Amino acid sequence: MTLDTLPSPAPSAPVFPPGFLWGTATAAYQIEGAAAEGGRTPSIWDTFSRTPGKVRNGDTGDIAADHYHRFRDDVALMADLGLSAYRFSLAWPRVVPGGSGPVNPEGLAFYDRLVDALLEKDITPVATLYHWDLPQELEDAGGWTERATAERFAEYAAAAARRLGDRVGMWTTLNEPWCSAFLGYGNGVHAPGRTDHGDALRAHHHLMLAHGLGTAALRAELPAAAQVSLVLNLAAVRAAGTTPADLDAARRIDGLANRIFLDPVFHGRYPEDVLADTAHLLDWDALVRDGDLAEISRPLDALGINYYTPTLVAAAEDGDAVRRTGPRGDNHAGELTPWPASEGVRFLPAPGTRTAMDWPVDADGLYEILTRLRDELPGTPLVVTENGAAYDDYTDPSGEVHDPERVAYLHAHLAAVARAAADGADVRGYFLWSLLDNFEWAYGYGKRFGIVHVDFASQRRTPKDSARWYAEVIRSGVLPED
Ligand code: IFM
Repeated sequence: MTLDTLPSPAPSAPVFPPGFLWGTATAAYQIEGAAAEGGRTPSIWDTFSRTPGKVRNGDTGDIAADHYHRFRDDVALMADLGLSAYRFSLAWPRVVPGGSGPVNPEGLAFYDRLVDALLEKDITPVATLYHWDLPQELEDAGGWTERATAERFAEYAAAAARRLGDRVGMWTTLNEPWCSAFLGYGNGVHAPGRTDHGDALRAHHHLMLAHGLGTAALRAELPAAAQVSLVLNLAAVRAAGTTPADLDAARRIDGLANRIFLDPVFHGRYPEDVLADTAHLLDWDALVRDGDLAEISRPLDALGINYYTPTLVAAAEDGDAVRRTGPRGDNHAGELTPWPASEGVRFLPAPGTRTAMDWPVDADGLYEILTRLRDELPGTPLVVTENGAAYDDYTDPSGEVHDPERVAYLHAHLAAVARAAADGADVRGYFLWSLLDNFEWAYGYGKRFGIVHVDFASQRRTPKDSARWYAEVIRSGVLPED
């Protein structure tokens, strides 16, 4: 099944069209473990998680959900759920240890086995090349603030496509470059933990360039029918008030969350207002070389959208110390903001019930993003590449995990997807985050996003009620009544 063969949904089409991709998503560092096996070398997350105070409880991805050893069981679980697709990421330091030089046959062999196991079960593999695990050696050489990192990424992309391209037809270059740039280099809550807003913007441009060079490298290696995409955590930005200052706060954050990605990738330019807002932080003219934007704006086959919660902003008030530190709405007084040039912006808690991440639940935000893209990027197929929620799940005495809040969350968000599709958004699939409980970055193992519970001591997997609910939605192709 490829995106091209899917029918475009008409306003009168059933809720989820036949051929809609039903998936789950994961990422290498969050589930694989086997950090020092098979020739893998450290990534920035191995280093960061070993740095005292950076990850809750001192957790690391050393073992994670041990997927490296248990992938066959995990694929069997996916088959039981009836998934038609699975979105996973490749660990760059497994495929190209150290980030440059020869590829590691043992690293590629792991993904060979995974892909073959998926195909045996008729599950479409969707490969993401970069979900945040930059080889440490590349960070030591300057990381994403250096242009050379983008060039190394393209080499890695080519190597992966050369090996897996005969069986993997759907590829994504980067996952959520906003997080890599702004959390990694802006406020440092993610690896590599650097805190310079100029560096965050330099990292942003080189990530965009990596996407462009990587897209070219993939196209050169892959069959013509292969699909190449980018995954963005676009934000549904709302102004809390209607004063010019509130509206300007929303413009500024929309620029840094959305337009700084969409404009270069789809229109070959950076937004003028963002360039002006941030001009005191870096020399954009020196950073962006002739030809970069043409490279970055190579045509794509789809855009992936990761959505969890909306973003509510207002003009900052005098003495306002509230800064948004997390990627999606968590406020911590006095901490450094990831957002460059956002001194005039205050982040407010959006209304709604909260997940265990303290993220407000608001499915309308997903509808807003999908219909905005319908209007702004006509002709670009959309895929919801991540959506889901963490709750404080536990196995009850009978060994079951009841997670009604997650079912309600998924129901509301799938309804939003269906509504957007009915209103003309060309949505081709939905990938639930996540298949398994996993390493939730700076939160360690304390936050459970899986529809399958993982007991990290025994590695026992227990499908939660939400897994059964999702399987039934996939089987029937319709959402049950509330
Ligand atoms: O766990 C992350 C994932 O790695 C990227 N998107 C958001 C998820 C939940 O925070």
